[in-house]
Amino acid sequence: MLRFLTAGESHGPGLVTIVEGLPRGLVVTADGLSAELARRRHGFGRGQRMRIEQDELEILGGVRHGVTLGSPVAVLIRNTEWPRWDRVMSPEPSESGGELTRPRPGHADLAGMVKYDTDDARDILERASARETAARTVAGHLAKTLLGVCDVGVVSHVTRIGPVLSKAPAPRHEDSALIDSDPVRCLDPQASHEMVEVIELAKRSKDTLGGVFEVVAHGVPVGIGSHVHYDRRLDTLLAGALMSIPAIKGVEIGDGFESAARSGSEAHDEIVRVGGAITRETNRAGGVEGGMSNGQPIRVRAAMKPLSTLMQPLQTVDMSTGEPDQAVRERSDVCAVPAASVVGEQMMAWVLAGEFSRKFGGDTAEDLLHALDHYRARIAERTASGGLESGRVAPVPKREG
Ligand code: EPS
Repeated sequence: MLRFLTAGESHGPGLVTIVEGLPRGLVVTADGLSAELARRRHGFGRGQRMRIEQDELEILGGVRHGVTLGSPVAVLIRNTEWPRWDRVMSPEPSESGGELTRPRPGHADLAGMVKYDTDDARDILERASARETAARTVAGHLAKTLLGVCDVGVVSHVTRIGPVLSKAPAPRHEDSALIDSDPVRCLDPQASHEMVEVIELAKRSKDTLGGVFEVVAHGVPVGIGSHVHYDRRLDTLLAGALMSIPAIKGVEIGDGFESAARSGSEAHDEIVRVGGAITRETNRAGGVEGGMSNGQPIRVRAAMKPLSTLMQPLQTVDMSTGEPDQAVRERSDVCAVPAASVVGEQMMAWVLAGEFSRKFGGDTAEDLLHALDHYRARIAERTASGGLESGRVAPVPKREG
């Protein structure tokens, strides 16, 4: 079983990730991890810090000569701005200085201040900050490495920023580099252009914007997840993992909310035989039926609310005086949907890698692959000559409108 834990405050000395349960034999390097972290920093609409911060990382355990040992993997990401924060965030007993007493609507500030009995929102916001997703990216990269040897690829793209919608279909794994090269990680050039414009406009009006991203996994065989218990359903796990990303307020699998408006005859993916293979011509279900993968690409979308740190602050109450005031103004981003889409990949990869480990097990990557190959051969037989699993990477089906 895979598990991970992260620790560290946004402006503390660093973030730590510990991942346990990876098999021996995965190729992991600091350069590979750094490249994944760089993908998350990128994106039009991110603030000044992303231009300063370099995500300096060090592998502290679990990897020897570039290969996982089967022991817990520990990674430290240093905060390169630490010299500027060491007084405010010092772990040593000292004066805090400058308390933040005016909680921001939409952030964890108020609930956290009441819950932890403090007038200083910094004690809360430092950990509620999306900076924590840098540490998750480490876990996600390790999960992707495991999935990579299983020929499973995870890709994401931005489908909406504020009012602007992308018309691009679900991406193929090969589209990854092209998506990463777009300033807002959008595959529709016209929409991308308009997204940049609305972000610029929001910045000028000291406002923020949210949006929607989609994550797609290719190559997942039939039968990952389970129909037998509520907490083992793949949709349960995916929805929970995506919802755990800060500022995510909604998740849908496949056509999700749109399918609620359709009749049954238009909502499902008919099972057809094409050239001896059992397959589907549509993927409205998003690759999940009855809590299990069905061999089609897994498609999940998440809606992100606009960031709650506004340069033109909303009304609040000063918790030290009880008087109405304006919310704290912290340096922040205008739009973080492109970054969140990369984190969405990490969370999807994490869930899938966890289910692969549970189902195929093994102390080494080789053991896991043996069990997976055996399973793939068995299900290929069941789905007839050249059936669903004839290729290791499922074909991309046509998308509706
Ligand atoms: C964040 C505010 C900004 C973002 C930060 C999340 O940080 P700062 O206040 O230091 O400028 O840059 O995101 C990250 C540091 C990151 O790595 O994603 C917030 O308030 O959540």
